[in-house]
Amino acid sequence: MKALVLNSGLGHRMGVLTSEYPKCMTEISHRETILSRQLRQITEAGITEVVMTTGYFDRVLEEYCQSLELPVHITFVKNPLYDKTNYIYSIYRAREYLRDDDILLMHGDLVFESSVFDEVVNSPDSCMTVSSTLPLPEKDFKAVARDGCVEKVGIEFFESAMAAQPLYKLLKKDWKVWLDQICAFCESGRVACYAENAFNEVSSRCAIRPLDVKDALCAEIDTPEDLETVSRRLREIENRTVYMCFSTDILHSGHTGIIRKASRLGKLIIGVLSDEAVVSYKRFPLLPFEERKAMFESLSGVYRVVEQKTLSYRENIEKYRPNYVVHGDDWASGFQKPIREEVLSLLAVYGGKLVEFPYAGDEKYTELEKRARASLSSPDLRRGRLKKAIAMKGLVTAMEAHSGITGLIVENTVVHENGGARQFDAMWLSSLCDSTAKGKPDIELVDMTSRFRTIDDIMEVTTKPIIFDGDTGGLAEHFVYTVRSLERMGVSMVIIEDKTGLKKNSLFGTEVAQTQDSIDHFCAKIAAGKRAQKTRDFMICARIESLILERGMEDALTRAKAYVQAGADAIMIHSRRKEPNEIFEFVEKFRSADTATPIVVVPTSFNTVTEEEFKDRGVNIVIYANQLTRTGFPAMQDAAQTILTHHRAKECDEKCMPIKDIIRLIPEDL
Ligand code: SPV
Ligand code: MG
Repeated sequence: MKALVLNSGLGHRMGVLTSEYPKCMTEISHRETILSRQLRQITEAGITEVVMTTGYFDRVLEEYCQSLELPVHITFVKNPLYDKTNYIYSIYRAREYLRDDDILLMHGDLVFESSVFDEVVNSPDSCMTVSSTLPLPEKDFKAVARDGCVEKVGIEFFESAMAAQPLYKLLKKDWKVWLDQICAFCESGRVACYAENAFNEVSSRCAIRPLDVKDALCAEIDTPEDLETVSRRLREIENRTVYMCFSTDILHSGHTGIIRKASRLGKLIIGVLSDEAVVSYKRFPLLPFEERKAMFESLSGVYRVVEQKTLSYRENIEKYRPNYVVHGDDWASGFQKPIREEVLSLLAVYGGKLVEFPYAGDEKYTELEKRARASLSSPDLRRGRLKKAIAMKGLVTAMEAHSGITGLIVENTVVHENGGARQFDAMWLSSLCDSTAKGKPDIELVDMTSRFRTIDDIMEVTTKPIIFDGDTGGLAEHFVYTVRSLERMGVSMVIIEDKTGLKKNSLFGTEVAQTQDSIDHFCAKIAAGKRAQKTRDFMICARIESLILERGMEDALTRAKAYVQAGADAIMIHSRRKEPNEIFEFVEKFRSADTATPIVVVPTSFNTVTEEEFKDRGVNIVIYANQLTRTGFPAMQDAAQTILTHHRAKECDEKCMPIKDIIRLIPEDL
């Protein structure tokens, strides 16, 4: 596409302002003239060829254009009869440069806001800018449309007309018809009329759509009064603010494209979603908030970058009251729908507008997301994320997984509520559930090789950090090898319990014989494990069984202190009481002496306590230790019984997950 800019005229209504240079060189702000603004907009739209008709002060104009040093090639065509003819003749003089392309035609005294220009440039068909809201001008162009196309343009039409501005996009086929008629006019001596007079005679063969820009700025400057009005409008426009929110840690051309478009609407404020908000609905960000913020700050067109703490835009819309909020058009349905609705109602309070651009880059996004997930699942990145998540959120949740498929359920289950989202932060590799899945009792019978195999199955298909149930940790001499292996695999934390001999599951409590380890012996095991680990990310958590084995609170607290001194990175306190009192008492007393060491709880029995309450009391990790196992297997038993009862599978069907849902759960390629 070529731009055709008409700058031959005298502009005598501007008075002294056009005594030394042509009208298009009139300043409209402290940094732009009408022409420099037009050329900037043209080049920003990617147009590199301009044909400019000149006449009055043609040399001054040419030198000025060159001084702007814009990445655009300008062909100047002088109309030597500029004081006797109208621009129809200027176009005629330039005809040989105008035949081979679509044309963006504009008068050189026209000032338009960028959103108008973008609409014209991106119009799929030929168009002319009109306004259905502005009053009809006395002396300027008006357009009459019929059947969706412009039929007549001129200053004399008032009947069924709309205000019109000489900013056109003309597809080659439509422009050819008009240009041929311009040539016919000029060759028969009709050179003092408007080019639109020629158009009016052939309009039935040119499909030019009226593009209604309503109140947006698109105005010619004919007089000093016009200049005053347009300059004021431009100041208003430049002070408009635009708000967009991003969670991404990888920028692709879809992002930069929408940022470029948004920045044309005004000063662009970008809200970067906090790490916590990103984790809540998507995945762990590859780059922490500060780095994502810096990434956006380095982009041209971005005025300011701020934090958006939640998925809801409320806080920032109320604070910055942007004239526009910009978003892709992909959020009208799905989990973002309530967020969009809230944005609309917040904007309605003060007359802000929501601008939705077509969502771009779906394929690119999927590809990059795949790569991001691959990085997140690498051992080095995965291992450190539990510590980071605790630091970021204060409290993290872990759900048990004992196979690839349960790992995927923990990885991908998201619940959306009130425009927010919740998902598990980590996975718990329970000894109980891993043993159960293998049909074995939870007595350290399933050996480490087999347990590692389970970790591997899960790691292969997920990205979330893993907390490994290390049972007693075995002999200290063996435990050091376990630590090394887990660390190498990318596990974030091992929890070992202070029991010795034949370990039984804690939920049996004192109903079965279980022996608690001595403090010294267990501390030695912790210390050996800490010495063995190679990275700073890996955590060893000491699990205290004093309450399970009814040894009392004092014993639990004494052990906790000793284990931390021996090097434990976290403490897990366990209880099998339904009432949470003893857990609360432990947490309170431990926290009064130690505010830093993370506390882990497994609320299988004391399951009425919410995560929020645990957090308030100073707990850092809540593990849902066995719920997938305990819900999954009864469903299987039920299916087996149903088939046996009915001698066929039909009755079981409604209990079954449709195959297509299984396919959805399991991605074909990682
Ligand atoms: C497990 O899930 O294997 C545990 C937690 O160790 S508990 O079953 O509560 O002892
Ligand atoms: Mg266990």
